[in-house]
Amino acid sequence: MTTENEPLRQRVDYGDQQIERGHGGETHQVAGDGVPPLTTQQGAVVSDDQNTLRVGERGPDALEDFHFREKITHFDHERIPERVVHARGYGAHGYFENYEPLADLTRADLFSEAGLRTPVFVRFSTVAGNKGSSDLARDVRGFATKFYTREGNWDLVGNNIPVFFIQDAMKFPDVVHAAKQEPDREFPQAQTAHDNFWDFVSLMPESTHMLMWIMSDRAIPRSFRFMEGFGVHTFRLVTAAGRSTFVKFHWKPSQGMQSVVWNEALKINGADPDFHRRDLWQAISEGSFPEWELGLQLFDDEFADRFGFDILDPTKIIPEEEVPVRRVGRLVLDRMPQNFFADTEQVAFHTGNVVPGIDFTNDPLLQGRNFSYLDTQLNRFNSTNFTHLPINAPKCPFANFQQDGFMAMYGPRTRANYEPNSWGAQEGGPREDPAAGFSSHPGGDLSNDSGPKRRLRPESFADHYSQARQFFISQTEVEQRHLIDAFVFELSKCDRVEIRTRMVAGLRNVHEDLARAVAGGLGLTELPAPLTPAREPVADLPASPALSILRNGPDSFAGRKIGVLVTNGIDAAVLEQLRSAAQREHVNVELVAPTVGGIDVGNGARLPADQKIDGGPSVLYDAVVVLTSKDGATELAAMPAARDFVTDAYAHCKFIGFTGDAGPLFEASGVAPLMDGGFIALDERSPEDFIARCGELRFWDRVPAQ
Ligand code: HDE
Repeated sequence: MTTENEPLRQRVDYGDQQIERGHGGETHQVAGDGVPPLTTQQGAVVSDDQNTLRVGERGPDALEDFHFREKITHFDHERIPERVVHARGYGAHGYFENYEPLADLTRADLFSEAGLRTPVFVRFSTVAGNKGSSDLARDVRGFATKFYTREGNWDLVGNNIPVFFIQDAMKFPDVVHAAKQEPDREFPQAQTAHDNFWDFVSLMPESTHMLMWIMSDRAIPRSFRFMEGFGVHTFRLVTAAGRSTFVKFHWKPSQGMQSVVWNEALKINGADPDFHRRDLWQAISEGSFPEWELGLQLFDDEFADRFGFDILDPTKIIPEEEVPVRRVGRLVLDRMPQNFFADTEQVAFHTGNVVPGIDFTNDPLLQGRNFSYLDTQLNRFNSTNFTHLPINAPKCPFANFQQDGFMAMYGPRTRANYEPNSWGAQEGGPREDPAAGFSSHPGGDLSNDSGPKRRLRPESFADHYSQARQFFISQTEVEQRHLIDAFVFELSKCDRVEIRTRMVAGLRNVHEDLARAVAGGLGLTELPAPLTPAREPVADLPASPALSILRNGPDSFAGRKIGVLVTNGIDAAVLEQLRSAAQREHVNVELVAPTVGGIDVGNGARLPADQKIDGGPSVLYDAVVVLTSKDGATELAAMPAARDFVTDAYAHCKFIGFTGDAGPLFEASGVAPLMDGGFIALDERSPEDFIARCGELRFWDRVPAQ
C-alpha cells in the first residue's frame, strides 16, 4: 500500500482495472477483478509486466529476469517464412453440407449422406504480393479449402480463375519469378505491370488464355464473397467398385459475382489496403455468412476423347454450356479464427491431401503440385510436424508409426513403432486396411499415358489461342472495354517497346478487334504481324455466357454497402427510412461526415459518423447517397474529398441517391450537367426503389468506367 508520505511510482490504467505500484515495488490493485492473470509460458503468474528486473534504481538489468528473457526471445522469433506465392491471405472456418448421397459417383465419405456437414477451413489469397501487400492487386485469387472429413483431410487448393499460365510444373518458378518484384530493384510490389512479367508471358503463348482472365474484372473482385472458385485441373471421382468419372470442381457464390473497376481498385488500395479482409471479417462478425455451392462438371472417357481440347491441359476450360455444373452441396463460412497466425498463417494445404473416392489425373501441373506443396511446408515450418498443429491435423482418428522431430505433439503410443510386428492388437499399433484404405485408380483410360521416357509437350496441348478468343467474345461490351484497358494499362508500364509489340502480335491470334484496340491504346504506329501459332486456332467456338460476370449478376443488393454522405441539419427521417429499407434488404449503411464525431440532426440530437470524409471515399461503397442540408452541401462543395466522393461515384458508374439540397455539391463536382438515370432523387422515389435499382450494381449505360 502507498502512503501519503510515499508517492506513487507508477499507475497502470487498464480501463476496467488500475494497478498502482509503490516506492518499494509493492502493488495495490485499486479497482477491477475477475480477469485472468498474465502468466509466463510456464504458467507462473507475472506481477509486473511494465519494468525489467533491475539492480538499484538506475542500475543494469539482472540476467535472472526470466520473464523478460522469455518474452523478448519469443518476440524475436515471431516470423516464419511467408509463402513463396499466395503470401497474403485471409481465412475463415465453416462447414460443407452435402445435398444428396453421391455413392454412384464417389465413395468419398463427405458426399455419402444428405445433410452431412463436414468442417472446413478456407483461405483466400492473392498470388504475387508479399504478406503485407494490398488486397486490390490485379491478380488471381487463391481459394483453398481444407475439408476435415471423417476419412481424413481433403484439400481442394483452387483459384478464382479456372485456368493457369503454364502447362507444365517445370515453368512455375519462371512464371512466379517473372510476376514478382524484379530481382535487382525489388519492385513493383503485387503487380504484373512491369517488363519482366510481360516479357515472359509474351514469349509463352500458352499463357494467353490466362492473360485474358487476369486482364478481365475477375482479377479485381469486389470481395472474396463475390467470386467463383475452381479446382482448375481435371480430377477423378471413384466409386467403391473402382469406377472413375472425371470431374472439374467449381465454387458458385450464392451472393452472386461482382468486381470493382480498375480505377476504383487503385484508389481502394490507398484508402483501405485491407478491403477484402475487412469485408469478410465484417460479414461473418455480423452473422451474414457467405455461402458457395460446390459444383461438379462430370464427364467420361468418351467425352474426353471427343472434346476439342485435352482435358489434362490446365490452360483449358470445359464450357458450362457443354458440360453443365451439377450443384452438390454448400459451403458456409461462419467463424473467424480467434488468432490469425494460428489458423490462417499456419494452415498448410497440399493437393496431395485426398481421401478415398477422390483421385488425380495426369495433368502435368497437378503432378508437379503434388510434389511442391509438402516441400514448401517443410521450408515454412522447419519440421515435418506441422501436421500436428490443430489447424492441420485431421479431426478423425489417425495413427501411424511416424515419430519424433521438432515440436512433435504425438507419436506412437504402443510398444511397437514399426510394422509388421507381432505384438498383437493392444501393443502392436495400427495396421493397413486394404478394403477401407485409399487405393489409387489405375488410370490407363487416356491414350498415351505410357511409353518411352522423354521431355515433351503433347501435341494435344498445342492450341493456345482458341479458348482465349472464346473468353473474349463471351464478355459484354463493357467487360471487353475493361479487358482492353487493362492490357493497355499494364503494357504501358513496360519500358521496352518490343515487349509491348510482341504482346500485341500474340493478341492478333486471339481477336483482331482486341489487338487493334490494345495497339491503339499503346500508341503503336504499326500493327505487328501475328506470332506464328504452334497450331492454327479455331475461330468458331461459340460464346459461353457463363464466362461473363455481368451476365451472371446477383439481382439483389444484399450483402453490399451504401455510403451516405451527411451533414448537419439533414432530414433525419429520410435517413431513417433509408436505413430501415437497407436493413430489410440486408444492405449495410455507413455514414460519412465532415467529422467522425457525427452531425447535428436538430433539437440537440447527434448522429455519430462511421467515417470522416477523407477516410471514407466513395470507392469503399457499392452505391452512395448524398444527403445534405443546403448549407451542408455548400460546406462540402469546398472540400476536395467531398467533391471526389461524388466524381468518383459518377466515374465508377455507381448509383447515386440524393435529395434536392445536394445541388451545390453536384455543381462544384461538375456532375450537375451530367445527371443521368443512375441518379435517383430520394424526394421522388422511395428508399426501397433506390435499393432495388442498386441491385443492378452499376449504371453501365453512363460511360465506360475504366
Ligand atoms: Fe500453387 N502453390 N502451385 N497453385 N497454390 C502454393 O504452397 C504450385 C497452382 C494455390 O492458402 C505453395 O503452401 C506449383 C495452381 C493456392 O495456403 C506452393 C504450381 C493453382 C495456394 C505452390 C502451382 C494453385 C497455393 C506456396 C504449378 C490453382 C495457397 C505456399 C505446378 C488450382 C494456399 C504453399 C494457401 C500455394 C506450388 C500452381 C493454387 C509453392 C508448383 C494451378 C490457392 O507449394
